[in-house]
Amino acid sequence: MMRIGFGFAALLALCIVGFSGGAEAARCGNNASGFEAWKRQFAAEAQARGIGRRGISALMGTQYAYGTIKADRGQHSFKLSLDQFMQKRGASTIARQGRSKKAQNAALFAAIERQYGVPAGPLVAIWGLETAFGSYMGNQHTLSAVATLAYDCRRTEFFSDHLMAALQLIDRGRLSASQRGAMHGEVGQTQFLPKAILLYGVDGDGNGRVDLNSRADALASTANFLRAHGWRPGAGYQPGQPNYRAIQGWNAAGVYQQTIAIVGRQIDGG
Ligand SMILES: [Ca+2]
Repeated sequence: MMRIGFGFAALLALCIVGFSGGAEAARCGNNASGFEAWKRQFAAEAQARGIGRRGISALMGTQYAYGTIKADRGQHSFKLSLDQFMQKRGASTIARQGRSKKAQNAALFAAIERQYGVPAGPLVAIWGLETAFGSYMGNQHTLSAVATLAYDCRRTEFFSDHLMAALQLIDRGRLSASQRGAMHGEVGQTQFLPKAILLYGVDGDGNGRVDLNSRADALASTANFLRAHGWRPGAGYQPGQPNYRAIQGWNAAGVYQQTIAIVGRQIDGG
């Protein structure tokens, strides 16, 4: 390096930044004004990482998601106690309705437990907490939401990762470019972010494709997620028991984790 003239070294450095510099290459922004320029930079980076034409064109078709940013800025960071959280999320209703959901889908849950070792309770609890059993999955354009959050300066790195995963999924035909879901890019009945779909999505109903809007696909994928996070068939999932750790992988909030365990137990009848 010492022997390379300054001009060439600087040029080389620029090339390195331009072609393999990771997220730093595309500059984040806090309003819509830089989004189009950022998209072109991210597209170049994605192309360099092997994303093909279908993914790139889906990215270029995204629009700055004002609704997503509004929802993101409006998130309150105050902490709820476990009781407050459970009341706010309707935990007792979820437990009551969850018992019927378990009974109505008994064959599906039995098949999932055979394959992944995860019983119905925590799966039904997650299903109820995330989308009220598939009754509200959101109507935001998923790729625009994820691209906007990747561009936004608040959590650039986290969402850039999800955006790259979403582009891979689209490229491979595993996610539709027109997919819609929740405000932060979560998809389907148990609200998977793109990277989770890529890593843990499975075809639960056996129709040959992974579609998280499908009940069986979403629940099997959720069981697969828990299994991949260390779930041990037959072991307990309450705080202090071996499978609580897998539940902790689902959501970072302690009150959320405890609610899954409590509601899950109420559904499983333990
Ligand atoms: Ca399927």
